[in-house]
Amino acid sequence: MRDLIVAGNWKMNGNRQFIDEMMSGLNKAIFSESVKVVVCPPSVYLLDVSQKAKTVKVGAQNMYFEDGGAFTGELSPSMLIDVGCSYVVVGHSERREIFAEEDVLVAKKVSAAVRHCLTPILCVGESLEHRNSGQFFDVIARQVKIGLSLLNAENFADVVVAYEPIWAIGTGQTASPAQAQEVHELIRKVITELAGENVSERISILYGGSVNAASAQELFSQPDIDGGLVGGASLKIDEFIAICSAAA
Ligand code: G2H
Repeated sequence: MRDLIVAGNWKMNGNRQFIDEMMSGLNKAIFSESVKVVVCPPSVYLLDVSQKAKTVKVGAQNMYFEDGGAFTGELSPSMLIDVGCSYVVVGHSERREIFAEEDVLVAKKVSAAVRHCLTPILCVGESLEHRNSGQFFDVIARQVKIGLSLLNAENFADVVVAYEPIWAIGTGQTASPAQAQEVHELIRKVITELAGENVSERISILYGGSVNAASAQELFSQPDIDGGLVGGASLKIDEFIAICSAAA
């Protein structure tokens, strides 16, 4: 049985007042025991969110792969654990596109997270250009293969994969359930080829890209979609709770 996960990626949004309100709302909400709910605030608020969180888990939006040293502006896996994180988003397309993160760096981060017992949420997804040219399967398969390449196959199940088509991120244009399912099935097939069905059947694959309360239920009911990575809609408490309920 795979974990059902809904993770809210707050991106570079929020302030202390927002966090007080969100955490008070989340702490009052009743979530199904079958769904793991995660929130990923900006890093300066991780400790505050961890201390306030009663039922939800906390994740960081990024980290560096080294344990410590002269890496100005970066955060290590052990620092994230120290402030209460159990998840970390790795290789989000905004990191790949705006901050030029490449597959090999993403793979180092995935491996470092697993080594420190943080669950990496490895993001993959194609651009509109690759979607339209029909090359999207190749792009996604490459991102998955390289992203997992520094792990032993038996550790693949310690990773959560998030499929986030770039053309669906923050655009309001969600991939259709059939489009998303097609790619999730491909991702599971790629992992089966690398590590066998026993492993691939245990990996949670989340969908991300303009998920909202209206689209969540149908997306999450697809056989290979095990929850969502939610951006904009995770900033609205009632909508985020509705999305979490849709995964149950
Ligand atoms: C994709 C997603 C969260 P949004 O980036 O990772 O954001 O739901 O706003 O498209």
